Amino acid sequence: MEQSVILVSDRSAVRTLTLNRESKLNAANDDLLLTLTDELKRADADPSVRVVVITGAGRGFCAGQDLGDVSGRGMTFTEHLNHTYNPLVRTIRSLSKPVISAVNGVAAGAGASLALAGDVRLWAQGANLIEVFSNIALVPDSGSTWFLPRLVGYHRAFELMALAEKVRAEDALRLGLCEQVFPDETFRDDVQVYAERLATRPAHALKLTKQALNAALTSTLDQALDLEAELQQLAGDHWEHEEGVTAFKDKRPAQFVREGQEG
Ligand code: T3D
Repeated sequence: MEQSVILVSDRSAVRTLTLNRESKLNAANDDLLLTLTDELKRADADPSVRVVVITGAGRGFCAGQDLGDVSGRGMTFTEHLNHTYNPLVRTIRSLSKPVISAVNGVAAGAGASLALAGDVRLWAQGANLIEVFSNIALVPDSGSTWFLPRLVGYHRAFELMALAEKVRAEDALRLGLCEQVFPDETFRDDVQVYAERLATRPAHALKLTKQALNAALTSTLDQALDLEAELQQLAGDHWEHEEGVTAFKDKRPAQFVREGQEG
């Protein structure tokens, strides 16, 4: 039986979606991209899931577009991006739950974009990122031109894209391309521990925080202040806020996970 291109597993409110085309370093074909997008939406709709992890099987995270899968696909590049990669990246960014890009190995091309798209980026020590597009004379896509200059500035982004230089984990951490680097040997367990910790945080407040941050990346200060004031009302009216304040007064840890109650 043919194995699914996306493996789905649940542990303690954490859903892990594993890109599963190991022999090609999880290079993406349409099946992988469309299935991943569907699975993200399913995770968003599932009240038992509080955090989503995207990672890769084997030694690669994602080597970008499967270059064996391009010719004869009956779509222009523009149509293909609008059909596959762009909905995927939009889904990650607009998901109401935190998404962790767990970069276990090489992240190249659109795989690099996927590595940057998560709300949290966790890397294995041996992982690396390559804006490899210029090697095949393409333009960085799937959000790379949006994410990277915001993280490293225009000039560093241009250099990484023009020369397709490999960014290793220690440099990724220094440049702000990831939040944490874990040893290769314990990476998957360390990601799970991190994700479970994130899953105990107030889900509703984090959903609004993600909304505010995403909007702020393209807004003025005035617009950000207005949106904060609007979203704060929603947060302040939610049971999580009452629990946080009560827990503070009672000098006990807040309990933001409640059976049968969504964030
Ligand atoms: O709509 C559109 O189509 C436009 C969208 C474009 C989005 C993009 O992502 S464009 C960029 C496409 N990706 C690439 O150009 C990356 C190509 N791969 C590489 O440069 C290297 O493989 C890596 C730097 C990623 C890793 O190098 P290395 O030395 O660690 O591994 P390797 O030996 O090159 O690869 C291992 C196997 O994976 C190998 O297969 P084999 O020889 O063992 O049978 C290799 O062919 C395969 N592989 C790696 N990347 C791809 C791939 N097969 C198909 N497509 C790939 N992208």
